[in-house]
Amino acid sequence: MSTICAIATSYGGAIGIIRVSGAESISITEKIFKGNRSLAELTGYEMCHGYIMDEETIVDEVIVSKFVSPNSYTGEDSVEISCHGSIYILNKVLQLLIEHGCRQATPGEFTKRAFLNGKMDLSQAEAVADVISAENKASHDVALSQMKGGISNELAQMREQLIHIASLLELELDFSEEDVEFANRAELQSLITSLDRQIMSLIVSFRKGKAIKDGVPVIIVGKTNVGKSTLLNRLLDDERAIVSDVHGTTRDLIEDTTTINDVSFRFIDTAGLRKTDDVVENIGIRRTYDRLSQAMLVLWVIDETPSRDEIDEMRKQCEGKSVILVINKTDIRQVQNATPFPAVSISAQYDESLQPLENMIFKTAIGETNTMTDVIVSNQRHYDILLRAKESVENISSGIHSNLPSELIAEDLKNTIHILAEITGGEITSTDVLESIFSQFCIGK
Ligand SMILES: Nc1nc2c(ncn2[C@@H]2O[C@H](COP(=O)(O)OP(=O)(O)OP(=O)(O)O)[C@@H](O)[C@H]2O)c(=O)[nH]1
Ligand SMILES: [Mg+2]
Repeated sequence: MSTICAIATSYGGAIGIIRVSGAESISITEKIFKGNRSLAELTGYEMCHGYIMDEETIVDEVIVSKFVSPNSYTGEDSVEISCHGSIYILNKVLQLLIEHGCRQATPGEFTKRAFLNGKMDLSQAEAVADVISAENKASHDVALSQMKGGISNELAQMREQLIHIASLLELELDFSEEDVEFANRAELQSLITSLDRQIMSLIVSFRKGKAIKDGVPVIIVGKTNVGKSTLLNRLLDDERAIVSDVHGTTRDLIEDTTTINDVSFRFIDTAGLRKTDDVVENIGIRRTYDRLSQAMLVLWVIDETPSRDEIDEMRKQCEGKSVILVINKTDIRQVQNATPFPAVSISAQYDESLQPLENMIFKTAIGETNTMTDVIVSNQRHYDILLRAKESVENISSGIHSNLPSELIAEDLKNTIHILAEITGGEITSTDVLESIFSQFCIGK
């Protein structure tokens, strides 16, 4: 593996850091560094003050930190050069490192090496990127829990259960001539059912995980003049959209982001729905419907009881989405909820606080706040793998039900183990199964 280098900080700060990793990282850095000690003399986790030199010319005054394999982020010998944050200096140091034998790192290559060197598993490596891009506390919490092994631990547990079941079945196979049935099929079934439940709860958590990671798109729709733009402005706490009593004031999509309980929500105000001959307004209404299809949550704002047809139309448009009926203008009239959707009554213009609506929005999109500590899947790759794992577990289950021979069930079990291992990037060999047999069972029993 070649020695790689990259600028680790963004431009514009007072200090910039250049990272070097690989077997030659210390010797290459030594060639461009002049300090009161040589880098070779330093122990791991030691720093040294000095200068980066371009032959006889000083490039910058720096601090070099040394990390010795395996005690570094990548697991390799590594160096971090802290210099002043100018673009010129950072690029110059990088260029010098490359001239002396380093290669510019590709995106994520330090973390990839950390994974290859066993410093972390694949799901943890993926979480590193999420931690870096987290914009609020909720997404940071989810990413951090994954980086610390939240999902990996849960998967390790499941894997252990599966290996245990597989080992029971393998024993049955080994002794098949003696007609021994080690594996109690009822016990197998109950183990599989609990596994299925665990996988399902991870699958279900993805909706929440995705919402926390990417933010929740919430579209505000309804007839003209019902107070959609007033509501948008209140939710954003900003006079973002024009409000007037003229029907058809909003013609284009207006959107912005705000946070509720540390989760990002993107609110989208739309052109009011009505029959009109106005060409521009009709384009706006088409955009409302286009955008509706991408939203996760729909706020349907009304100020009078909707007709049967309107309710049916909204149900059709919002199939598979969560809808909250927002009954507005309660300061001038009361409207009963005659729709199948959960409703909240407000006065967007006069209510001092819209807390009840915000709570409902949060609960509908994310669930109860106190469930934040559960393991939450926020990665699409993990989600896709879990769907496959669930299918595979269902195969095992129906195999047991229909009394399939052990070897066929064992195949499905191995398949599930392999599928789940894709999340953490681990490799399962049948040695795992064998080891498990001998460590847990007394053969004479
Ligand atoms: N009394 C009362 N009036 C409200 C309330 N909310 C909004 N309004 C008024 O209703 C009128 C329409 O408000 P908008 O927010 O522009 O309505 P809209 O749904 O965005 O309308 P379009 O953009 O035309 O689709 C304005 O005169 C608002 O001041 C409310 O809670 N109570
Ligand atoms: Mg409007």
